[in-house]
Amino acid sequence: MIKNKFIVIEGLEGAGKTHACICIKNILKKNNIKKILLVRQPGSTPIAEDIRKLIKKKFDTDNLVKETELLLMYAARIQLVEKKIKPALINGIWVISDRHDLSSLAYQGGGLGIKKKIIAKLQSLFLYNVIPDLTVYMDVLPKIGLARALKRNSLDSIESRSLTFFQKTRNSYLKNIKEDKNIIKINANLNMSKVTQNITKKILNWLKKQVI
Ligand code: T5A
Repeated sequence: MIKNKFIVIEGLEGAGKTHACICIKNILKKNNIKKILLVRQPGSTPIAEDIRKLIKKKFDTDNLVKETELLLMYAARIQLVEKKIKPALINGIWVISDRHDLSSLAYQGGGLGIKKKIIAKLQSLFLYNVIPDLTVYMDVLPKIGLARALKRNSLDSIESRSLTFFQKTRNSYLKNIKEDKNIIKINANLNMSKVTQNITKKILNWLKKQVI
């Protein structure tokens, strides 16, 4: 038997996080884990979805100040954590989240230059009792990820930022994942079937270690 877990998928745009979420959900189901909640950040509650629209919108005469952006990300996250993630975890449901607070450290910290200690403060105030059991980091080169995102639809306000922004964001991811033991890193530059194979192998290995 395995106690329910909180799994987070992270990475740049076009890294294949959506695909990874579905893949992991299917692996869990095949392993007899039936109660699974899949969420995305920012989003997955009515208020958090409205915040998501605001963050992604391109304004002609205004743009989000970096601190406003950070706080909006956190507002959406707290809404989701309190309304859905915590209740699910308490009720024995597995949670898979497409992004969590590592995204804020990477995008608003690494990309926009907000000090890590400010983000860590928010984390310790609001997320101290909701720590992922596993983070799957989908590592993609910014050029490759953005090209994939662009193929799908037009770029939103964050996706339209410079390549330098995404390079800094990726560097921050790479630095921060070194500090976390509960990380699986996937080379997301490879083709879809290779990526799926690697996720499957690594998640099955991790699952074996969780049996109590
Ligand atoms: N954000 C979010 C912050 O700045 N701070 C925060 O704290 C949080 C939580 C969210 C935005 O908000 C930012 C980051 C984002 O800019 P979003 O639309 O949810 O906006 O953005 P993403 O989460 O990046 O979603 P994407 O859909 O762009 O990326 P995915 O989910 O990683 O990619 P996916 O699976 O949808 O794939 C994209 C395309 O690439 C193809 C897929 O088929 C699809 O067409 N693809 C591949 N093609 C070839 N080979 C592969 N290996 C492929 N993998 C995927």
